[in-house]
Amino acid sequence: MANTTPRFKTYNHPAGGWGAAAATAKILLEQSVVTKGSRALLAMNQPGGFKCPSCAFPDAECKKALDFCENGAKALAFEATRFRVTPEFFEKHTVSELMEQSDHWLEMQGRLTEPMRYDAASDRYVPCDWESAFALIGQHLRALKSPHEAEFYTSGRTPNEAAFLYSIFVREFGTNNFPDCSNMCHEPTSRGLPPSIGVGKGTVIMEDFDHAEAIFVIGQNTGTNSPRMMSNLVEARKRGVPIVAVNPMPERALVRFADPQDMIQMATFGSTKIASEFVHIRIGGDLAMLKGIMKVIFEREARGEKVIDQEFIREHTVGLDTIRDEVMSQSWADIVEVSGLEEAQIRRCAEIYIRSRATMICYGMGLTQHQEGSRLLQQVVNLLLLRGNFGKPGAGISPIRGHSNVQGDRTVGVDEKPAQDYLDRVRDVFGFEPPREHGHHAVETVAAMQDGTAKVFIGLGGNFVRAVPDTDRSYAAMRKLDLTVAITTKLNRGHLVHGRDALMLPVISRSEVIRTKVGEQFVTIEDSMSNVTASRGVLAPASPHLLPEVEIVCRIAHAALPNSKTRWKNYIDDYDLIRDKIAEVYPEIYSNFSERIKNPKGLHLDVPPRRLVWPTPNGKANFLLFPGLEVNAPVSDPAMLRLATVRSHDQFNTTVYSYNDRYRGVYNDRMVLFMNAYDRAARGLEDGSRIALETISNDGVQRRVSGLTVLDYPMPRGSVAGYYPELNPLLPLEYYDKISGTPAAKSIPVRVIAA
Ligand SMILES: Nc1nc2c(c(=O)[nH]1)N[C@H]1C(S)=C(S)[C@@H](COP(=O)(O)OP(=O)(O)OC[C@H]3O[C@@H](n4cnc5c(=O)[nH]c(N)nc54)[C@H](O)[C@@H]3O)O[C@H]1N2
Ligand SMILES: Nc1nc2c(c(=O)[nH]1)N[C@H]1C(S)=C(S)[C@@H](COP(=O)(O)OP(=O)(O)OC[C@H]3O[C@@H](n4cnc5c(=O)[nH]c(N)nc54)[C@H](O)[C@@H]3O)O[C@H]1N2
Ligand SMILES: [Mo]
Repeated sequence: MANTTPRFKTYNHPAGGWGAAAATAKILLEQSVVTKGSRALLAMNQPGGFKCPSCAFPDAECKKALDFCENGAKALAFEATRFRVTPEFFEKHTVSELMEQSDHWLEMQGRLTEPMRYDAASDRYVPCDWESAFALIGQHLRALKSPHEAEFYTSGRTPNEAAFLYSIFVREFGTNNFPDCSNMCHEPTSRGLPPSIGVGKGTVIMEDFDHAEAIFVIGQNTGTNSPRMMSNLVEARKRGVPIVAVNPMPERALVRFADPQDMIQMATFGSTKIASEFVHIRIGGDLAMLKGIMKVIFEREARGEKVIDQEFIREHTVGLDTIRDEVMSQSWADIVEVSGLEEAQIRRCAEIYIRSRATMICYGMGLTQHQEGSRLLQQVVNLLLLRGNFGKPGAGISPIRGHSNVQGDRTVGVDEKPAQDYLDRVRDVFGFEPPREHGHHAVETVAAMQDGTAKVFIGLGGNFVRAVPDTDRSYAAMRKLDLTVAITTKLNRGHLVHGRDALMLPVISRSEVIRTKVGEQFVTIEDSMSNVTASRGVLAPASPHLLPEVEIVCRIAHAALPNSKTRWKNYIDDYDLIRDKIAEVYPEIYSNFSERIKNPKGLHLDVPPRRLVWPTPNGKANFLLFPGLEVNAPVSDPAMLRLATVRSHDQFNTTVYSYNDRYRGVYNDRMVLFMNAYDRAARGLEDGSRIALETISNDGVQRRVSGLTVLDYPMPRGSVAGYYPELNPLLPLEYYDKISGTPAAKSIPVRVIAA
């Protein structure tokens, strides 16, 4: 817990700059990885080196000698830390004692060094050799009445090779239960975009930033969560490209940014103004804004101006008339009310969009984590289609993905609703009949644990219980299991909330060397723009007892499927053999993979809409109808506030690096609630009042988080924000987008209870 009272200081400096440089140095010092760390930093995102373990934004084609960012450096420093969690550590602490510690404390303990097994008699984790660990997993899996009683989670740091084998193993085992971090993240992209444009991925590549004439950044905190993209935004601004930032929080880096890699800016304390238009949207107001912009376009077209790309529409799309009628039926009064914006500002945004011959729309969790996240994204596509913003340089849709390989994991088979033709290829290549029915996504997994149908949970990375909604319920559900397995680098809450049997299996991390019987191996990663590149660690593993993720997957498979015809043991040593199988299962995109990956620039996976080819059932890009202006079910309670749970500058998802959030001016505390001063005063509260929040729901369950401090912050009226994962107890498990299964973590209806 933070020991000092919260402090709030407005951060008046540009984001990035010396603040970022100083923060980087401090972190490297604290984790005692200065020499080791800087050597690793030099290899990060360089040809022959490893891929940054932080976000999924592509690296800038080695343009810079040191292509890293503050938060990439942090992710690396915490991975390459000199601190260790050894068997002696677990001798000192029972699991119940560890449960009392904060997420930050757990993270600070360092890297796990040996496989450990939970011992109920002493309530401790005790050492366990690898052989017995795999035997225990095999025993549990083989004892299940049905393969569907097991849940196989993946977190997006897992490289392609391990994820591919995992998806084959689990299907051979007999289930499609693949809960994935992506289910809580960009699943609306994966499920919402295919009916529109035929692919569930972004359509832009790095060079498009050089050709864009307007860039929209909606619901994404670039300076914190994909800082490398700031270089692209800075360069675009220097070319005079308008940038429209749409966000309920005036995120510092979207306002002003000093590029720590720009020597002149650093030397002169200069900075670049980023957003030419900062759109202070109400939480959940984006649909209304998008429709407002489309309405301006339709109005002007009706007046005879040529603002719609009619040729593109005729040749490539279906459905314009329906959406035109619906958009025109929305009144400006309603659009203004729901978005919280002035009509004049929406008109300015429309003007920027209309003037631009190539527009890119980038977005993050601010769009995906709503009850209708998938359909909301389809409206983003509608807007882009109106002016033909696909298939030309500088234009397209750009989901800014989260985990460094979250997109890759999905591409190579981690999917609870696999396509039938993919399953046919798996059958043909591996010679077993894979299960055809859909499996569980993350939310369904918690439900299955809760009702007792799930018995075994295996987590390939991540921190499942801390990432999912409804914390109390999820903890209880996890504790009902027979076996939980964490394949992991560092201690987290997910290891402490465990089943009757529990294992912690420590792995070689991204930055470390993988050496097998046949020599050093590399893995591959797919970034947010569908570039697949090799990643080769340079540091010595944190302990001699660690295993690579690939080997762990193979040995689990071998233990669970002793009669399998798949050559699990062969894949352990030679990752080219795995890549050859990936090529066989995905001949269109991965043909000749082992050869092509030798190119230091890697390979770009084909994204058909870039070529104006639409792999939809009708072969066209579809304007899809989503009537109304609300992306979340309206709540009638007048005291209701919409709560967005967001990341601070000093965390990576559930791992908390510090209690500070520099750009938002918060120090020493994460239990804060960002609120507009008028909303605060209307509730009779002071700046700094202690309050509790309670979820408004009609399922009869009380969800409450207390001990929060109200901070006056420029939020739109009715919108509040606080930190994930501390506020996850407020997010009901059932509160998710039905198309994608993604919890609506950005729009929880809550009310304030005075402490
Ligand atoms: N350093 C660091 N990097 C990361 C991560 C990390 O935790 N730390 N996480 C990684 C992962 S897995 C992911 S998915 C990404 C997440 O990166 P982001 O998508 O940036 O995630 P968040 O911080 O959750 O919030 C996004 C933004 O949405 C805004 N927002 C909230 N509600 C709304 C709304 O209704 N409309 C609009 N327009 N905006 C809204 C918030 O104010 C916030 O600025 O980052 C990845 N990179
Ligand atoms: N309320 C709310 N909930 C959210 C979100 C939100 O915005 N609000 N965001 C959602 C999103 S976008 C996501 S992606 C999920 C994140 O969910 P997860 O991906 O499950 O969570 P992480 O915190 O990224 O997982 C961190 C852990 O991964 C392990 N790890 C790190 N590196 C490696 C590695 O190289 N290999 C292996 N095997 N393990 C490793 C470490 O043990 C570390 O503690 O959370 C979701 N939950
Ligand atoms: Mo994510």
